[in-house]
Amino acid sequence: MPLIRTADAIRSMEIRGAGRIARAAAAALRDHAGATETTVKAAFCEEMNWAAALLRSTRPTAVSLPNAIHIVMRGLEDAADAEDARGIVQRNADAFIRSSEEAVSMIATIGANQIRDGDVILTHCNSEAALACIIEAKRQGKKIEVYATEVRPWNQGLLTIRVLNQHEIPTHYIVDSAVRAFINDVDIAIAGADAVCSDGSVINKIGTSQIALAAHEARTRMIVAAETYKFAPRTLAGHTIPIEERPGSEVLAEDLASELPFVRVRNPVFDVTPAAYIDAIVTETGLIPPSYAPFIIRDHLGWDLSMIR
Ligand code: RUB
Repeated sequence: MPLIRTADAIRSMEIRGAGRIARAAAAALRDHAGATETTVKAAFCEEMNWAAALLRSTRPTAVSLPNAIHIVMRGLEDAADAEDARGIVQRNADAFIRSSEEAVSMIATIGANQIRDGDVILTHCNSEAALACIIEAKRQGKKIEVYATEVRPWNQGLLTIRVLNQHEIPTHYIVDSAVRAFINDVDIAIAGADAVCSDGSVINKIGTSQIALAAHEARTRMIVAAETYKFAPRTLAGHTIPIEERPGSEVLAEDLASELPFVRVRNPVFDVTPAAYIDAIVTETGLIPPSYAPFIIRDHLGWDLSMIR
């Protein structure tokens, strides 16, 4: 998919989910590098930096996006010439896409170990990484049931129940506000992540923090499935992650809204779950307590921490 088309698809949520966004951006950079014909290294780098900035601007919260771009663009400045630079981008992108797919498989195996035979699982939104754990548990022959939320206003829960149904996993589909009513029937809640901060807090689809609170109150385990490239290096320096707020028309039809001039719709699409409400994070490198997040950033993201601004 060409660069501009990919940027539009991410912005409009035709491509969504932190992992898919990251892979789509990496593929767009790789293809754009191939399509950029200049033989002048400086012009090539300028074009690629423009492309990276365009992709970065599409959605502000999923750290997978800037991290993937950083990984794909790594080493560009050191290239001998434009051809070398092109090869660097293309190899980095292919390696990132491959490793992000392998990470989901590793997470599936590690996460499935947290699910016991007979467990009832609650999941929220549509997370590839969280679903991979559930599907692997089923593949291992565990008898499981799932509660899946609707996920207003985009109804990502519909995608989730289709996948669960395809794998013949018995599923209860519930509205978001029914979580507390059912949490005592649940053994473990599993969510994905758009970002994991250095203090171990997790940013994910709006409603995740309410689920974590309900789970905490009910003494139900809450785990998060997150590839290491979803950890946010800049949070080590105290930066916060912007929470995307999308148009109110996604929640309330414009004709109805126009009849209610004193009503303003708020539509934040992610929220922050404090580390205290998360029992463990499943990464491809293993199961970690949230407090281990800074070590993942230091040891697995390849960032020069002294350069973080
Ligand atoms: C998607 C969402 C997902 C995470 C993790 O939000 O919150 O839980 O991105 O997904 P949106 P994955 O639909 O607004 O993009 O595990 O697939 O990366």
